[in-house]
Amino acid sequence: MSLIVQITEIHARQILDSRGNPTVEVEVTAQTETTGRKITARESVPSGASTGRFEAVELRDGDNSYFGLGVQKVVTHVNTKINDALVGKNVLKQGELDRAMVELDGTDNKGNLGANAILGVSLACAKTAAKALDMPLYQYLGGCNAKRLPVPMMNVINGGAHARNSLDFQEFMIVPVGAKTFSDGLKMGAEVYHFLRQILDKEGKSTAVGDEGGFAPDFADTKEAFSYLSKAVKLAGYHVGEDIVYAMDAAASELYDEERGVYVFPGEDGCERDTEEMIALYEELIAEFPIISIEDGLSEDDWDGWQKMTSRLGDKIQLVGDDLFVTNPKRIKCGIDLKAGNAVLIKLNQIGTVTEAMDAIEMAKCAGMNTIISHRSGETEDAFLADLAVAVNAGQVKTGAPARSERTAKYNQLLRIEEELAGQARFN
Ligand code: 2PG
Ligand code: MG
Repeated sequence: MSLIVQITEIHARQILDSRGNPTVEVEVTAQTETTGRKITARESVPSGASTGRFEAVELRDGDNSYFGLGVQKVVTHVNTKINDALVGKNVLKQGELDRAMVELDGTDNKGNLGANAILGVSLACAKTAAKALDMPLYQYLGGCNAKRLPVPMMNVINGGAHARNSLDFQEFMIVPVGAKTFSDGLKMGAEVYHFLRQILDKEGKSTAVGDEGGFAPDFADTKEAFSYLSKAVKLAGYHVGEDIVYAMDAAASELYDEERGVYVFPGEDGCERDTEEMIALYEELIAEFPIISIEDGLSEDDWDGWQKMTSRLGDKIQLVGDDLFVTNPKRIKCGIDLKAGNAVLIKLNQIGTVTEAMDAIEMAKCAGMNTIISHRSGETEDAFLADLAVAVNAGQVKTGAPARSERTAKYNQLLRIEEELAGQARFN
């Protein structure tokens, strides 16, 4: 007979995220049928700034409070409609709960209840279920073979929509591929981060940080930003290209002028590049720097361009679809069929349920695509994604600079998981 842990109450409230904007937090309470023990767990929902056009709908109040960004409607949806639909159900049946919410919403993009309402409940249900079984979340989600600690992609220079500087591309990340363990990799990244601050400081550049904790000074262009990474890596005593390599998120949808079909670089005096020139720029960059991964190198609708880019660069580096795939199995399937991109960024709130995100991961893996579990630029202190990364043996995680609590919450949770897995843990 299978175990029954009945949901007795679902309660949401409005809290603040790392940018000081409202987001939703959900508490799920459930009761074990056999012992009567009550369990409660809570989770909150992150929020993006450079959001993809095809993401599930993040519902906002649009009234006078918080510049229209309040989520009181979402809170009400959770506390009434979703609560009514899920109370009495078994919290251990994640697939059933997620399906019930998708059906209750009734749209393709979760626009009725809000993906932020549905995700908050979905996450909190999974956490409550794990707690009811006295299991670590990564083990509940992934089973007894969940053991691979992800290589961290640490975003130490911020640009684009995440900073007010002259950098048009959004993220410049260091990836400690030479590390033997996750904790070793995190240490390497944190050391480089501190040396980067020292160098910037000495050269009179700003050490103020962007939304994801990376430094955000003005640089002449992309190459100059990467050259600073190399200076910092060397000063930290590591070998560029061996111990530490680089990754980038161009977030090119943000630069794309749809009418004219060109990418506009305001930080380079309005310089414009077409798809061919974008690919040529990436070829130049990967020839000069040890870049192993480029995310959203082209716009979210430029499937032809993505095909071209993948045939030119796909056997050399990882080409990650974020806005392109939006963690949506339908769009990932297109990418697989068209050979557009070779890796999928996984963001829970782009799709809105734990089940669908795990389906997306499975689909990507089956097609031989890499998976990277990712945060959003607006985050909270919750660390669900760290557990998810280990649960699905994703291999890579992207969760900002090794600084600021909403980013380090995820890294610190991975340290705990690594310690708990001990000899079972795998890395790299
Ligand atoms: C991205 C993310 C996270 P945002 O583009 O990959 O780094 O940013 O959450 O603003 O979409
Ligand atoms: Mg991105």
